[in-house]
Amino acid sequence: MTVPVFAIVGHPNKGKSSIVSTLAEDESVAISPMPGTTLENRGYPMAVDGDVLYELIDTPGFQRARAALEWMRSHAVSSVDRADTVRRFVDAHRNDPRFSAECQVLTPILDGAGILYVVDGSRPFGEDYEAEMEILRWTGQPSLALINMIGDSDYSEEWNRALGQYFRIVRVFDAMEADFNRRMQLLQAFGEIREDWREALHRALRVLRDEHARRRTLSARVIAEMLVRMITHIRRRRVAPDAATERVRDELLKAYREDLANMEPPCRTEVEQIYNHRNVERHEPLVQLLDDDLFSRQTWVLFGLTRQQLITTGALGGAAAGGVIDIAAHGTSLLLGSGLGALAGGVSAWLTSDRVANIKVLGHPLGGEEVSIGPMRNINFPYVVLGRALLHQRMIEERNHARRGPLDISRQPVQSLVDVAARRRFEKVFSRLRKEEGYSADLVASLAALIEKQIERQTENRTKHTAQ
Ligand SMILES: Nc1nc2c(ncn2[C@@H]2O[C@H](COP(=O)(O)OP(=O)(O)OP(=O)(O)O)[C@@H](O)[C@H]2O)c(=O)[nH]1
Ligand SMILES: [Mg+2]
Repeated sequence: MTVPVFAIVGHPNKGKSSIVSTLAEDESVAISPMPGTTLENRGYPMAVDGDVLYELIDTPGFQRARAALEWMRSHAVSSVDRADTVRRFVDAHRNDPRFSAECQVLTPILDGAGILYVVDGSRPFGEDYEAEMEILRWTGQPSLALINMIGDSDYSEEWNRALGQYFRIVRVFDAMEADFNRRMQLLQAFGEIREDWREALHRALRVLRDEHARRRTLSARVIAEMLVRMITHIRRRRVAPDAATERVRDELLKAYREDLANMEPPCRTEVEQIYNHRNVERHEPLVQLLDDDLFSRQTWVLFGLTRQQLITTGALGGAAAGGVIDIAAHGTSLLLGSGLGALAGGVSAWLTSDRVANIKVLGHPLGGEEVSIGPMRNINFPYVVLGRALLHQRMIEERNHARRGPLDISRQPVQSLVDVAARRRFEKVFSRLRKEEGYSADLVASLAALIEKQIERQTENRTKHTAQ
């Protein structure tokens, strides 16, 4: 089966490379606000596991379309040989620097590539474009026009009418914002421009949808493993008989918090890689929320569950019946091993993290003591970690490969990311992880399955939200 090949063509600086980047899921495509960024053709295959589904050829923008068309008109013999006239133009100007962009643009099309003609719908239509469209029509190749909206003004009506005279299919496509479904719709349209590509593009849709599902499964797995590692993490240190246990404990607590905070970034990177995002900047002020120390109060409040929500998970069951004990009021004495007995049943503080982990000071068989911190007993902690991971996963899944800025979550609405019905199921897993009994592969798998459902639910909610 032949792989469909599309040349992305148009005026300079209209988002051609952005569209290539999006549709090929390739962030290495050069995109910039300077016109003339792409000077030479370059092919970008969209492949899944080495299986090339289609190929996109990024091209420079037309530079002298009117002059080129003039040449073609004056050299055309009859309307039957138009493609041939275009070919003769390219042959005659291959080494002519004045028409180097035109030759680049037209070569893959003459070799059989389909045409994706890109315009900026936020700028008015102008006659300059007519020459480009006319030349493309002369090539006789199957084509489709895309209206990309770069700015805020909307001239898409005008463009629709103009493009409709030259292209059978005209679509509005936002190169930067297009999500997975929009891309799939566009690929479907690609299949309509040439009969013998239809099957290949339907297959591409199937493969990409499967891949989309597979990425969610993989991401859920990565998040589950991170959660398990974080909840069950224990730090131990032996203390010499004459050492100041308090100081050791403070140091250990600091190390323990750092251990936990350090477990998030590798998981984020892994999720990004699952989605072919390799250079996402997560350290800008805009992403403060995600970068915030895990233990900041703000993060805790935004991502964790409220006391009422925690009660409904069942984790606070018995305690809730007799009035929830607000551990925060008990102060630092609870940091001591002896105080932790009172926390049986998981009734630990939900606001401050210093009082959340299981801290033990035990006599050591070789003399002295052993201080250990972990597993994480705070019942809100896993929801904070999960909430943050789910938000990041969603943003990465939606992040288009044409987007180059830092991961900006400042505009993201923060909502409870784990639904009520799921909380009890999560709680069952979390409460088992909190016990120092180790855990089974099955437990990790069931946590991953719960997370995957939440990922799906996030999309459903968003789809509903945008449809309203
Ligand atoms: N806001 C917004 N900006 C876009 C969109 N598409 C492209 N841009 C921006 O427009 C500029 C040009 O995009 P490119 O993809 O490099 O355009 P091009 O047509 O390949 O440009 P040349 O290679 O110079 O011909 C870049 O700064 C992009 O970030 C869009 O849909 N929305
Ligand atoms: Mg370009």
